[in-house]
Amino acid sequence: MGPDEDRVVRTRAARGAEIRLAARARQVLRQNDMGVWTRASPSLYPHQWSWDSAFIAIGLARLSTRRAAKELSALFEYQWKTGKVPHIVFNPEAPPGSYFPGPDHWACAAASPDAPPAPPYTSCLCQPPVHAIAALHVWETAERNGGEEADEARAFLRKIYPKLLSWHRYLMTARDPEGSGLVTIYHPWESGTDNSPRWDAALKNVEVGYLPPYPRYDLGQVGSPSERPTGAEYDRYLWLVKLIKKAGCDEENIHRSHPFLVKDVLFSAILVAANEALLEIAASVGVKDVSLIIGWIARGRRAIDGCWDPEIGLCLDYDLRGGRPLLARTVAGFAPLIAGRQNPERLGDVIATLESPAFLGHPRLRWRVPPSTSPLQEGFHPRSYWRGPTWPVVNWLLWWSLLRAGEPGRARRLRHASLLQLASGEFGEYFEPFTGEPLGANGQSWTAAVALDWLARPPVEASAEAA
Ligand code: 2M8
Repeated sequence: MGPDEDRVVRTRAARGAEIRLAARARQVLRQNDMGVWTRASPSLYPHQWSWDSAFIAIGLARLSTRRAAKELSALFEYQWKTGKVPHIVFNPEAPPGSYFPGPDHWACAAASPDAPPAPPYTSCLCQPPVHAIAALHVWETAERNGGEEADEARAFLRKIYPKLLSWHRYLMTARDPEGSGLVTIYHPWESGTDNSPRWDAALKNVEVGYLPPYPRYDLGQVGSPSERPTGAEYDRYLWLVKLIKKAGCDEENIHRSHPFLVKDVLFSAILVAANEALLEIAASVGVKDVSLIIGWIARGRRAIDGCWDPEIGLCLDYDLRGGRPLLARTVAGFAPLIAGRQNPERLGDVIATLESPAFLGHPRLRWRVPPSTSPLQEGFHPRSYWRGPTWPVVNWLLWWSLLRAGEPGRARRLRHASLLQLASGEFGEYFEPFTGEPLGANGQSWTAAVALDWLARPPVEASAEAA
């Protein structure tokens, strides 16, 4: 066989593998499909999670833009009066004893005058605002497909725009009363990177009082308890929930008394990118005055820049209670890349850290995808949840940010390595960075969703990336 024929055979084989992987990803999303929303995973997470749903909508848009729009609309049905989008909408049909803390534990949130009518119950926390990015994806995909699909998506965009605006306004005001451009979180669960070493120092100052015994259903659903947060971490999580409930889920009360108040750089950077998406949505639905959103973007971007630590070449979160930055080398530090449109020098610094031995250049990595926590960071653990494993969904966010930053070559390499990691077709929640072993829940929806989006990229974009 000549070199050309050989290349054709290899390309065909690779294409065949991609088709099989896409089929498996579709199967995972189908299995978790609850009609108009999607379970985060079949048994560990049988409810609707906020930022999971946004990523899921990005993947679903590749299958049906109508179904993807429903995913977001279903979540926003439970938006609070304040504009907050709850971090979990509980599935009334989830088997009892499947997830803790479940709807009973959060039922009191329904007593808040700002909560939507229950059931279904919602938590009173929130998660990073990927939703506008997802809504824009749905629209762009539908617009490309044209016809009735585009008309329906335009109607969806018109309906969701004011809801997204109110969600972002909530984050820019109630969650940033100082007008700093950075979002304050009340709980590590709000960051989405629950047990990351980012929170170790701030959590140390939380004194846990009496907690009645509680179940850890999660531990029975993973290969080993080491893959989930520890007992001490969970005690702190539940103690913080107890305090938030005691404060009546009221923002001002929480700001006055809560022991965990942190400015989260990753959350804030996602909000900048989401505000950029909102600006595009506003243009598509014919909104004229967008000065508010433009102001939010500028404020957010300036603030992210101010969190830069030149020593470690990453952005740092800030502990409002402790009055100090939280020193930790984690993927959250790539906030300037995610916020986008940084000056070339800052972009160069971020990429240098990304490619350094602290992340992609670490010699022991199985695939060149970033560990959630740098192996050089104290508290790194290759199997423990957000303390080291790689998360495909984070890789997607970084890949998308690299594309937006005009780094198609790096983006292409990251996508390639991410797909190799998923090649076995096991859509794990996260992966051991040195062995590539899938960990946590199996059949995780957002992992399947980002794989579908990667696999469905049209050839034009793929060749632009290769340029
Ligand atoms: C994880 O968080 C939940 C609590 O919200 C948990 O551990 O029980 C995180 O990975 C979070 O980012 C994710 O949204 C959620 C569902 O996939 O699981």
